[in-house]
Amino acid sequence: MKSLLMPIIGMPNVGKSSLLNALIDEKVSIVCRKPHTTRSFIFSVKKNVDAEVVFVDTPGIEKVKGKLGTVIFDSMQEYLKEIDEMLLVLDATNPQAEKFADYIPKSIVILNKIDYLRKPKLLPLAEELKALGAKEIFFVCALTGDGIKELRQYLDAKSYTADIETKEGSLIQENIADFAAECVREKLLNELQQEIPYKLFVQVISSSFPPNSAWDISLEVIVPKKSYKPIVIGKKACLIKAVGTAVRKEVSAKLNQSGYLGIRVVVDESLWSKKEIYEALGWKI
Ligand SMILES: Nc1nc2c(ncn2[C@@H]2O[C@H](COP(=O)(O)OP(=O)(O)OP(=O)(O)O)[C@@H](O)[C@H]2O)c(=O)[nH]1
Ligand SMILES: [Mg+2]
Repeated sequence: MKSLLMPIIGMPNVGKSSLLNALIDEKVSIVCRKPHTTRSFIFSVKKNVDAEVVFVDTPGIEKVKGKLGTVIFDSMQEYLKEIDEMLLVLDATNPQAEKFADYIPKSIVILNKIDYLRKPKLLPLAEELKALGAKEIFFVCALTGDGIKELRQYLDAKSYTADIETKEGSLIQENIADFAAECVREKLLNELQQEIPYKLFVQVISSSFPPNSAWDISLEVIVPKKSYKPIVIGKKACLIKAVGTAVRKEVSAKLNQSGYLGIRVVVDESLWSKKEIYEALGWKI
């Protein structure tokens, strides 16, 4: 089996996770209109007959305040130096290509959100990118799937010539409980204002997936301040209940099996000073 490793890199909010979901044709990574949604590497595989593309969704690269932001930014800088090739996603409405000038020659450049632009605007953009050393440029709309088929075909053809070998299952996060935890974070990111959704951590407490019967996942939303807890729970627990219902439906649809989802909200004031939290997200500190 040949394997092609393809990290998906770019500024926050350009549509990296949306692109991954479109390429895989299934939701594997959470998406939000707000920036800084993705916090860890999300691995997902698209298989061909005897080759596969291993996609890695990554957090947006931008210097932001706070320890998690710093850890992610520094780790991503290191990661960029290590990788030989990537899907560099730019927002076609505001490409900021110069920020990635050093990496463009080794990238497959994806101009996303082309639904916002008229066709005549695209050509000068491509010329600009070529001048920066871009060899392959794709215009896509991750929302509608425009241009995704062509990109997939290109990557499929490339995967047959790939020479990286990945050990089966070594990279792939197929853990549905982690996916459920991410979906809880996605809904809270949508519903909560200001810094609260960025300060919480969703932890898997237990999970079971017995064959042909109800699955059961228990999660904990950890907040670093007492005052956040009632906000996350909502009046008469309406917010956390609505989040639970939405995520239960999403997981049930993915597994084609109904199940139970328990969510508890707990306070831990030292949450973000714990090394384990960063490690759980896959970052070394
Ligand atoms: N109009 C339009 N919106 C898009 C497109 N692709 C993504 N979006 C929207 O852009 C927003 C950000 O999308 P994400 O996929 O979460 O972006 P991201 O790059 O993964 O963001 P971070 O994880 O924060 O770095 C969401 O509201 C998406 O629905 C597109 O092609 N067209
Ligand atoms: Mg993302």
